Amino acid sequence: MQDCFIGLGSNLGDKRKNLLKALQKIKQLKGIKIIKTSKIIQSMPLGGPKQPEFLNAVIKIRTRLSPSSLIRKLKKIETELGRKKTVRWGPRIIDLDILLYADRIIETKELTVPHPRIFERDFVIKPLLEVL
Ligand code: PH2
Ligand code: MG
Ligand code: MG
Repeated sequence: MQDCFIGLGSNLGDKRKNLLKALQKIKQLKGIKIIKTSKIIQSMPLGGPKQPEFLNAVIKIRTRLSPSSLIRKLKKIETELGRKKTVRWGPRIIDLDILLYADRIIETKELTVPHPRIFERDFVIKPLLEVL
């Protein structure tokens, strides 16, 4: 079992509901236990086109899934919640990112861990510190 931190973000539709739905779906995944959930914070959009404010949160999970299996399951949840492909850093119903996965350093086509922009982002750092 490995400890892992996942960032959640939403800035379209009922943002709070989107985050809570994603949490429910993560909870239902086999091989994942949610250990801690941060408060949901509001944040100004960073980068991308002009877009609505975000709600962000971070969870700590314990998992026996590999990083690639985990990210595929998270992507599936994004799709199930109705996420469509748009521009990079554009508005989204739900975004689920692996921030940290144990002490692993991963650079593949599908996944970079630690998430490369953690330390530029208050909306990641603040909730992350809450659940560390
Ligand atoms: N996600 C982005 C780009 N910009 N800004 C905020 N405030 N919150 C986010 O989650 C966010 C962002 C790309 O993933
Ligand atoms: Mg993201
Ligand atoms: Mg993402």
